[in-house]
Amino acid sequence: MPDLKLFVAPNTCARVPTIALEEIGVPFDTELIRTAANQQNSAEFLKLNPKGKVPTLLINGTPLTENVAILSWLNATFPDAGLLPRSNSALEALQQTADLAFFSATVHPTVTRVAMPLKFIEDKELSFEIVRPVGIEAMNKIMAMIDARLKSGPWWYGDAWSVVDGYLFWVWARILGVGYPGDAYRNIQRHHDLSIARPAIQRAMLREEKNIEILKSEGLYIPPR
Ligand SMILES: N[C@@H](CCC(=O)N[C@@H](CS)C(=O)NCC(=O)O)C(=O)O
Repeated sequence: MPDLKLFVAPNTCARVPTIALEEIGVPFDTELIRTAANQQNSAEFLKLNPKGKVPTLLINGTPLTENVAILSWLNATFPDAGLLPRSNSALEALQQTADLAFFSATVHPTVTRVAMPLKFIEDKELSFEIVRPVGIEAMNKIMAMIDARLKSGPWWYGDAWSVVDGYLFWVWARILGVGYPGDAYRNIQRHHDLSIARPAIQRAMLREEKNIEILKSEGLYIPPR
């Protein structure tokens, strides 16, 4: 069994591999990165991940970064965990990689515009007046597509849960947490309710809540706004 340590921060996309690891059921440690103290850019952390980002997964001491790579490695290493449907050809496997890449490279940057507009324009008023609405408009198109896909089954791949659903679970919670108007997307709401009922997701959220308590006790918790 590999020795696994995942570097995380609450409310971030590190929730997705946390969910994956909980679904697998393999022992793993998490280490909290205090983003309010800019710990992701500390010399020590940059040695592991020069991009200064979570998630970073240490596998027997070797770092692996990027959700697409981490989730694909977990799926390849624990094939019986059902993180992705079994693929019958290289093309099918790459179609699944495309789904993960869609969340990482298209949906996530749109989440950032909706949830963290200050990353793009330092002026607070302008960022909330200009960047967030642009993000919401782009997100509406994405969510309409995903909602239509979920008409034919509760999960991204129909009847079977996959880690792509873990990605969607994080995205939806993150944007609703900052007031994204999601009422129209009933299939995604149902997806969220089904997701939250999964024991592995509850365990992942509990880990995150414990980290939020630590940050609060240190005066380093920045709630979503
Ligand atoms: N492409 C990366 C994105 C990772 C990323 O942007 N992580 C954010 C949290 S969601 C982060 O670490 N932000 C800290 C910062 O930018 O300072 C992935 O999918 O793993």
